[in-house]
Amino acid sequence: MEKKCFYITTPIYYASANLHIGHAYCEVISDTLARYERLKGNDVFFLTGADEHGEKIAKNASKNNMTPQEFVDHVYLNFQENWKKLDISYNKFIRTTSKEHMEVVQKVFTKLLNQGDIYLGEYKGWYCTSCESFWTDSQVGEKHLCPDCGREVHTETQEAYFLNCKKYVPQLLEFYKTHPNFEPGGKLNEMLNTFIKPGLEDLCITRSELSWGVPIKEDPKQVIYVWIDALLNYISALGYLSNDETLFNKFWGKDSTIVQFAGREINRFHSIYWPILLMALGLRLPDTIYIHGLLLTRSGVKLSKSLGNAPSPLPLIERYSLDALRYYMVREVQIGEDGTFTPKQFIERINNDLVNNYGNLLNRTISMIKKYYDGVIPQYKEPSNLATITLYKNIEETIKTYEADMDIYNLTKGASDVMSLLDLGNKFIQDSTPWVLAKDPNKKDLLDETMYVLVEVLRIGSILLKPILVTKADEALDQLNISTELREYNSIHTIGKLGGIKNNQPSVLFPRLDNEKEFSYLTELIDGPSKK
Ligand code: ME8
Repeated sequence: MEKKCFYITTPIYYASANLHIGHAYCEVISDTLARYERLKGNDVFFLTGADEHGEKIAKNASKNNMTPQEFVDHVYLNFQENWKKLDISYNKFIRTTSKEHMEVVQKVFTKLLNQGDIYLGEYKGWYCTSCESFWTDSQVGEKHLCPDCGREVHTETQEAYFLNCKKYVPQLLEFYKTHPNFEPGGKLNEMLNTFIKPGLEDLCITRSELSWGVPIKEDPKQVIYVWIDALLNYISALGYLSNDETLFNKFWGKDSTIVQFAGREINRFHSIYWPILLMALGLRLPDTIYIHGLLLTRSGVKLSKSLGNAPSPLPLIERYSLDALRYYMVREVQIGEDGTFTPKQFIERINNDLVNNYGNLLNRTISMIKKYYDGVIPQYKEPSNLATITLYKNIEETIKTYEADMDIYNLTKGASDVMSLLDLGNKFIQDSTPWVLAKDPNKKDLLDETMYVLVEVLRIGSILLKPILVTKADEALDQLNISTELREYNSIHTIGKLGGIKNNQPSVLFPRLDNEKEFSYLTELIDGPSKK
């Protein structure tokens, strides 16, 4: 297979507070894609990071008696811990307070200022003198009160720099037209109707009242307003405009496939301003901006840091394993749509798919091979029974459908394709009743092919689940005692090499979750102890 080059990115999350399961969700789906492409042998650069500038961070730092830098250094540890525990396979973690990144932001500003795409203008907004902050109409509400301190705000005008967005609208519209899969979730229309059709405004990209940000060399009283600083991470991380642009040329080059994930609340920045910024810089655009849905509470509210209604992923990993959480996120939340995190769905998804389906198939198969063959997988023979032949066909069809789904980033469907195959494996056991065949010496050949195909279902199913189940898929393959070679992705079309392998002892892959006990644990975790 020809090796392809992939650049996959997540948003860089604000280092204003610790991470929660919403962030973990985006991280897990992006990581799943990165692992899938690597599994297929492709060359992947997977980027994540932290957005470390902005007033909110400066304020949180002062509340904690820290300097902003001390504060973000502290939050950074939480980011590291979360991604380590979720086994996120990023190639680089970028921080916007790094010298390399800040230099790129300054160079980009200078370049765009010199070429006339950035100009000095006037910014008008609601201003709170006490907090020294500008707010938008919706933030101050009808009573025009500062959302932070509650004092009255007034309109104020300040000098600021703007990015000339209007100029690039025709080029942007042409790009959307010629790249219908740019945002595969169908969320571009909303952007067109809300922001572009009414007339896109130029974007204010600096503020003079802010202190914690990248200062502009040409005008030191101004600092870059967070979004331009943040968006540029995607190319500064690859060394754009640095002494060594090797990574940039490779992963932002024309032959690379660029897939960028972002949640729907930041769609505007990723599908409008980011492409405009790239056009102004004369750079190629990403192939895909995947706008994913958000995790909501049962009452339909976004799980968020500021509302304090979002649990950390850490206790969930601790209690249920990282793979249970990863699987839940990929399979239960339909990618591209909002999802609700509820205890009932969580428990059911784990019990139905991982315990009753996958774990059960593994356990039954190994136990029967132990009983009927002393633990040694029987030799492969050309199948003669229609049910066995059909199950082999199901394997081939599953691989095809799985790849087709994963290749268009439908990870939810990819996971369910594999589960359907495992389910067919369990049904096949019910229908072929190996325990009856085992009693009849004339049925020895049939028993052999029956048990053999089940191991192939488990082997191939486990390989396909590897991008999601980063430890348990290999644990299952360990129990079957499959060689390294036959765990590789390119072995999924090679059937018949497992005869003679002695299985290891079976053990429980995913423990069954007790409905009542876990329901009350999860409810307390989400709602707090008082609101059961
Ligand atoms: O917006 N459900 O950072 P942020 C699912 N720094 N995903 C969620 C989520 C939820 N309830 N809450 C957050 C920023 N996310 C900027 C980004 S990028 C150049 C700069 C995920 O900390 C989702 O991917 O608010 C969302 O877009 C991202 O975290 C926003 O994180």
